[in-house]
Amino acid sequence: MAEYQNIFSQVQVFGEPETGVTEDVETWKRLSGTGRWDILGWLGNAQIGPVYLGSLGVLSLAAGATWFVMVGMWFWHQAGFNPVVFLRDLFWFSLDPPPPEYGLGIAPIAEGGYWQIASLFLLISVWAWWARTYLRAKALGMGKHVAWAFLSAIWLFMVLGFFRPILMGSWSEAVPYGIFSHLDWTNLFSLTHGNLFYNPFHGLSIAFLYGSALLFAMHGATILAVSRFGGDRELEQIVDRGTAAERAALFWRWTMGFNATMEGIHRWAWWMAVLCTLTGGIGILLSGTVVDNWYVWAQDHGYAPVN
Ligand code: 07D
Ligand code: 07D
Repeated sequence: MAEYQNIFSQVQVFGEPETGVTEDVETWKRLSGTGRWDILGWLGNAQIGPVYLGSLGVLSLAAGATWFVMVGMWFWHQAGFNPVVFLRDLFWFSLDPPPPEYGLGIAPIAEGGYWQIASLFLLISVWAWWARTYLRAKALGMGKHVAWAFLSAIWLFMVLGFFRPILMGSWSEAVPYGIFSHLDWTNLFSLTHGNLFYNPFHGLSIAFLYGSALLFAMHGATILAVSRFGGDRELEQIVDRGTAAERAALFWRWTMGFNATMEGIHRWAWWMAVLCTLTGGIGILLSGTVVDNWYVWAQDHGYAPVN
């Protein structure tokens, strides 16, 4: 039996490009061009653009690109300007923060000063993008939920590279820019502070990370499972009985005894994700500042063996 399949069978509508609402939008800041790509249409909407760049968009992309190229130039230098070595060792190069003797001061360019300048650009890029998410939502009369969720990720980012190094009195505490070097940094952080598994905020962060994956799988699966009834495009749920939405809710009430609401499920998802980096940032900020060794801390609090 030919069934309605959601993926790969979405009708791709041709026509004039959809430019959306324009009240209160400074349309001249949008790139005028739009494109259409069938492959994108299989996954989402086939139309590309018009992208709203604006000054913050330009600032963010320019600063981000500067950070990226600065890191790349450092790697290029580390490769001895040899393209083969550059490609071979790409994942192992690293632009490191200054060593501890420079504290919170400005370091010479080759000893972390370059990392400090690059970091400034990354900081500008991330914050300009944040402001963009806030202001574009405002212009569309939306809530600022995306911006506040992004702020939670930026909180962890700022703790890792800014707040904690300042509290520890040294930029050397910050994260290096490198694929494996930032993993080594993460490993060393855990070892230095006596095993991060005994940091309860790391535990909370993991629970929210796993919870996010589980909840997203459940929500995605539920909606896909009723898309054969048009659940992904349903208006009738507001007034009718026997709708796709009602089946979806019933499924969970039958299997678990409880179901989310159409609005509530998105609040759960939002909080689950936001709490991952929120609790994570707290856990990192406390490490080395308030608690030096989480294993000893756990022994003191009766949940690690004392000898
Ligand atoms: C899928 C959205 C797209 C984003 C992508 C990342 C860059 C970096 C590198 C110029 C889910 C783009 C990457 C712009 C370019 C250079 C040198 C998001 C998606 C595809 N990490 N981390 C990765 C960052 C930290 C950890 C991958 C950033 C902490 C572990 C990628 C930050 C700690 C593992 C990356 C950051 C930590 C990774 C894939 C900032 C503790 C992995 C990321 C700004 C939280 C995984 C080789 C991904 C890996 C991985 C980027 C911070 C731990 C390079 C930008 C310091 C254990 N991290 N990370 O898909 O394969 O995210 O590493 O804070 O196993 Mg990391
Ligand atoms: C990094 C938020 C900042 C990112 C921003 C994005 C760009 C690029 C470009 C789109 C990820 C900026 C983006 C610039 C844009 C493009 C192209 C979010 C970030 C603003 N851990 N651990 C966590 C687990 C161990 C350690 C969190 C598991 C060991 C440290 C998470 C295990 C040791 C830190 C988590 C495990 C250790 C963490 C991260 C298992 C190492 C952190 C959550 C099963 C040996 C971080 C409190 C996150 C944290 C963190 C999971 C083990 C060290 C839940 C599952 C014991 C040092 N760990 N971990 O969302 O918050 O990150 O800890 O073993 O700092 Mg861990």
